[in-house]
Amino acid sequence: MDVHHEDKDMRARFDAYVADEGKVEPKDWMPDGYRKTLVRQISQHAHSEIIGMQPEGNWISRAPSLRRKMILIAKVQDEAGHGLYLYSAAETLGVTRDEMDEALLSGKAKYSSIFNYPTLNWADAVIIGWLVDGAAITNQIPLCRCSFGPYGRAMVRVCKEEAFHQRQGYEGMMVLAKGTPEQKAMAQDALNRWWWPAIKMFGPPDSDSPHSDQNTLWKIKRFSNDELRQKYLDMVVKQANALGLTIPDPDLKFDEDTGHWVSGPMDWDEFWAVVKGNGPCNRQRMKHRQKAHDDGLWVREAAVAFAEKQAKRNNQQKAA
Ligand code: FAQ
Repeated sequence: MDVHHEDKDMRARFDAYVADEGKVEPKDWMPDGYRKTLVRQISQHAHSEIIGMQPEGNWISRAPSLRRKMILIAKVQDEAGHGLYLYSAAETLGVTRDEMDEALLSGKAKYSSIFNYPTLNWADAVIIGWLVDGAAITNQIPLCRCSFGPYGRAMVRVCKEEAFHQRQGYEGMMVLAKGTPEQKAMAQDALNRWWWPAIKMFGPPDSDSPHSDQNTLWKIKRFSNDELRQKYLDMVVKQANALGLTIPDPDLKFDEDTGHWVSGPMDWDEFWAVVKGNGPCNRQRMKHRQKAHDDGLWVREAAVAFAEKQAKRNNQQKAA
């Protein structure tokens, strides 16, 4: 059977299988659209983890204590690991790592908007753990149940690590928020700058989200962008109150009827400008990534040369 041939019966059987919570594995037949949207999402997710190392990585050499430095190094390394699981999951769909790298470096593939904002001081490095990892878990817990097996399984481990990241970020914010007036002011200033970018991480409003309908039917997405944003808002407002910090949204209000917090208007033009490459740090992030890629060329070449040498030796041993 030609596994790439898409016929109507196979498509209908596939759709019924995933609707019934069946898990799809790499060698199973799948519609081209399913493969394509997963390569898009998983590779973009991987790129986000890798580019996402930069804003916090900037603070490793300037962490305020040895304890904070050790935690930050471990966290940034975890993000590299997440990127690698995700690239591996995407490779099972037939795309190569080189192709994914090329798509990122040429600007064809996206990565999360959130990593295009600067970390101006220590509070920014800390708030990433609380707000960005908090948003990442909210989005990724449902992805553990994604219909595509390798992605869902990668997410289980990623979420365990993100939970630790979120807690260390919250603990770091607690120390700042309960510290000296200057430290509390730093924490509030970081929240003022990171709040709106964090809330927009969940993607455009449902009415402007072209991938949502099909990917919900395929059980890649379990909740819509706005549903996840709402869960996050309800969680984070409570946490900000516990910290004694003020969410920088003058229109934020609690709706007694629904039991949910309601956000003020979001500036989606600003979001799309960042996604299109015009955020405060897009160019810097890509320049740094390109340099790391170029500097790593000798490692990739050495690994290929070693693998070739080993294969040759194995063949010679087999022939002898
Ligand atoms: N930034 O139709 P939808 C992390 C694009 S990992 C940039 O709604 P979809 C860990 C979207 O790609 C953070 N672009 O798309 C960490 C699409 O464009 P395309 C990353 C965005 O896929 C913490 C277009 O807009 N997490 O933080 C964004 O159904 C700390 C239309 O959008 C993931 O990637 C955005 N924020 O829903 C690391 C999770 N939002 O592809 C270091 C997996 C949307 O057609 C430090 N991904 N776009 O050119 C997902 O769950 C989904 O892909 C969404 C978007 C929810 C992000």
